[in-house]
Amino acid sequence: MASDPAWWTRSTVYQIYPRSFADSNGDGIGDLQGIVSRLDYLEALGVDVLWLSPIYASPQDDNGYDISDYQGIDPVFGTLDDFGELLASVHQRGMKLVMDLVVNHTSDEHPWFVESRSSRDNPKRDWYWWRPARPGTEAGSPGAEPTNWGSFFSGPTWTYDEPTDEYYMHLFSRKQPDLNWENPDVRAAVYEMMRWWLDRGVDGFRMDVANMLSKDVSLPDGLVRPGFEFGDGWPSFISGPRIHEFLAEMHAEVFAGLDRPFLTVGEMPGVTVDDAALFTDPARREVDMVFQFEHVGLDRGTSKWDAVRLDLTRLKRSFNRWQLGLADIGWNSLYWDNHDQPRAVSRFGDDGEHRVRSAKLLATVLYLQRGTPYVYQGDELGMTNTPFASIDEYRDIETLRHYRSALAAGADPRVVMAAIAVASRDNARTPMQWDTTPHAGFSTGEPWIGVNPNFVDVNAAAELADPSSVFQHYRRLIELRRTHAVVALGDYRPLLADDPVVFAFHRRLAPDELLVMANFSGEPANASIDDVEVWRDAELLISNDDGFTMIDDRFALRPWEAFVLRRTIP
Ligand code: TEU
Ligand code: CA
Repeated sequence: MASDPAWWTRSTVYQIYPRSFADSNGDGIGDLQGIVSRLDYLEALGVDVLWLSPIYASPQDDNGYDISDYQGIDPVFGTLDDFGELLASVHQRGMKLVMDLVVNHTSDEHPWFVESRSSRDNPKRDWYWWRPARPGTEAGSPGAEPTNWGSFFSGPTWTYDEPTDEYYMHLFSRKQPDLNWENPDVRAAVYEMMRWWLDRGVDGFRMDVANMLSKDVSLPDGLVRPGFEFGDGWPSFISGPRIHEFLAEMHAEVFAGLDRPFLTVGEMPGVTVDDAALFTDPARREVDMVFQFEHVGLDRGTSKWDAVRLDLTRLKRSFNRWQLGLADIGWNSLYWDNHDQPRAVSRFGDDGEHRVRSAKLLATVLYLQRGTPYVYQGDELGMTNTPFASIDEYRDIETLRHYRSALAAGADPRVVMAAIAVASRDNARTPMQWDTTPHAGFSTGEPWIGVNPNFVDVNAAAELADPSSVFQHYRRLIELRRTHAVVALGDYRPLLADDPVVFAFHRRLAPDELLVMANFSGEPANASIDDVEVWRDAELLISNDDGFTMIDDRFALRPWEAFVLRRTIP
């Protein structure tokens, strides 16, 4: 990294899912005043930046990722004044606040789409993707869609609008029509909206599906894989032909004149290491970092509903590829969880006997890598998945539409429910567990989604009071990134790539070298590394156990043990 390292190389971001964080008015839904009431807690954790999932006016078809007014706060979350108060309090505490930017699509109730849909010659018709039925088909009938692409939320990516006798595109739900970024008026309107929020003092944006803004305008059909009803449209909208041009233009139009620190992170399903190096190369002025999805796809087979056992060597190879791939140019984000992923401790750890140890291990191996860590609300408590008994307890549009389409295709409901229990996004969206009072202290009213019954044991109050808790481990990891430059900027060197249970690597930045080692299993494990002797008297920076054990020339690791050693490079 040529010039002075950017401020966010030493920062940690905390993601808040406002619906599920803290409810201040007892309606069972989290809100802005709820977040204000918990800022002491976030300051105690030591995070530097808060990222808010969408709080804008929205019909909430996809929990706010369907926006009907980009410059309005949804009344369920509060008012612009509440937002102003939150932002001021965050800044007073020396933290920053990043908004969610959802501009690949709007809500179908956004005035732009209402106009666009009203007639074929409406000036905003071309603000979205409208196309006639496939030639030789009857409009409105299955197969008449302009392309054969499948939506992320089951079904086709096109919906027929009878009054204007054309289809509109929506990669997600039919209430999330895609904006046509080919139209410069669309881009100008988005940039103006972003500047409006920056003028109000926000410190940056997390950009939703930021690598889907540019589509292949010839709209070719996609390959239909065996067993799938629809074609794969990804080659036509993942990192499309003009994506770098659009993100560079956005940077120039929105951020170039900004004379204060800001952060941008692009959520990019399907992004490759090479693409990411282009997107995050500071010289190209596109985004500061990206969210890539490789590691969160390694326990899935043909779809996210097809769970497979994680092979640790594949996980390590993926991390190694991203760490080494962006070593010289670009920058990584580091995350296990967000509002779209099931809880990591249930998925990659052990949410039973070894919940605390494995939760600490997962944070240790991730946050000691090179990149900016993202803590998703509840990670710092070791919150786990919540398998609901009935489909009626689920709320997520992706989950509910999958359930319906799987059953329509003849699947066994018990099999589908089992898959949903493992992979549903609702696992991440259960209320934050603050204490042992009713509804885990999240709300005095009936929460919009069920609370994980393990809140009696797993909650912030208990974690804050326990010096050996997951919370305290997270707090120390976050602090390490500030106190030790090697953690933020050190070179990454993988070790033991083929070991099936031990994850180990070095970080190196004179005068420090670190050894990070973790046993990803419930059984004891041994690990031998070349220069083992130099670590025998090393400083223990952090561990989820009481220190480390060396027997002869190897490390003896207890189940789910993880530690970080530091030595001074001669
Ligand atoms: O997610 C994009 C995305 O890729 C996810 O849909 C992901 O594939 C899926 O959830 C994994 O199961 C973003 C937001 O994070 C998500 O919450 C929204 O639903 C989606 O975009 C549409 O805005
Ligand atoms: Ca509320």
